[in-house]
Amino acid sequence: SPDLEVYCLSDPLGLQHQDDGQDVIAGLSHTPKSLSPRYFYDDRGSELFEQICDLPEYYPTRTEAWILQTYGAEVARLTGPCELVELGSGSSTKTRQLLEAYQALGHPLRYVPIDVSAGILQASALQLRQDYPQLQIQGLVGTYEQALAHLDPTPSPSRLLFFLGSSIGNFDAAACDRFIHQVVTALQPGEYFLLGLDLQKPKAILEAAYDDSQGVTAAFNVNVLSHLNWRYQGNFDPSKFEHWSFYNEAEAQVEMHLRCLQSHVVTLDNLGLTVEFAEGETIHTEISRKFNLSAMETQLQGHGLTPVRTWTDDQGWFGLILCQA
Ligand code: AVJ
Repeated sequence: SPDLEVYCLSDPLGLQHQDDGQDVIAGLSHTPKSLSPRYFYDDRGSELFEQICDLPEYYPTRTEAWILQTYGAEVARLTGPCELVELGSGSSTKTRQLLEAYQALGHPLRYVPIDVSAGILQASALQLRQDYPQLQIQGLVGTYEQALAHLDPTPSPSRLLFFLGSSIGNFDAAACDRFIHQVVTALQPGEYFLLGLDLQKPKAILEAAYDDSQGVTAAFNVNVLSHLNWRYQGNFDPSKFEHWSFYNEAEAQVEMHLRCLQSHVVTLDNLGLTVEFAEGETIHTEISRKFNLSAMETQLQGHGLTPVRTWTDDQGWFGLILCQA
């Protein structure tokens, strides 16, 4: 169907990232070692993330889904008809609330899901096409940077760019600022940006959400090593690492690391890289920042994104900010 297209913005074979693994070389060559959270999301990682979203301890997904279900129609009413562009769309499950709210406005609707995982993007685009036969879908496989640079500058009637799940929490303060700048640059004046944010809350709730009793988050964290083995012909033995996460209250961020259980050497042939690991050494795999809503409104405002409305759940655990360029 011409109303369903999926384009690949990165290497069409999906064999390499834009930076060709230079970030992996840099991250594993420094002390302490680190990896970009982008490497969580091979097809298996995206699948594990979907499982995380259903865990009893992982409140962000269902809380944000409740906000979207409750206020999605209000979002659509505030912006009027828009093309919907989603960064990090994954399975597009929560997005359905928005799709339905915008379809109810009675205009033809175009949805542009963007994700680094081609497998999950293709599968969810096909499913959406079946469930919403009127919807025009143009999926983009690529990174946020690639996708934002690729956005058609003249959408009609307008555009809502959205970034849900508090994925913006993966960026440190400086990267977050650069990201918001890229968003403003990609938008025309009058277009909208909708941002989902996990909010600051007691440590015990946060730590349970990132170290669940079924070990799904642990499997998600360790899977990054299998992904590197596949992508760069490596020989990581995932059983030589364990999941380690905690809430860093001073930084207001959950941190995930992998801790090496015994000293050994790993090679990544496609990168020409040999890495030594000492027992107890860690790889920092993710930060997940927890936000203050009014501080983020101020930051968005500072970039020329004017807050239009903000919503939260009853406990104030998760927030959604609609702003306008
Ligand atoms: C998809 C980045 C929002 O930080 O909560 C879930 C990823 N990591 N459990 C998050 C994640 C561990 C998630 N984001």
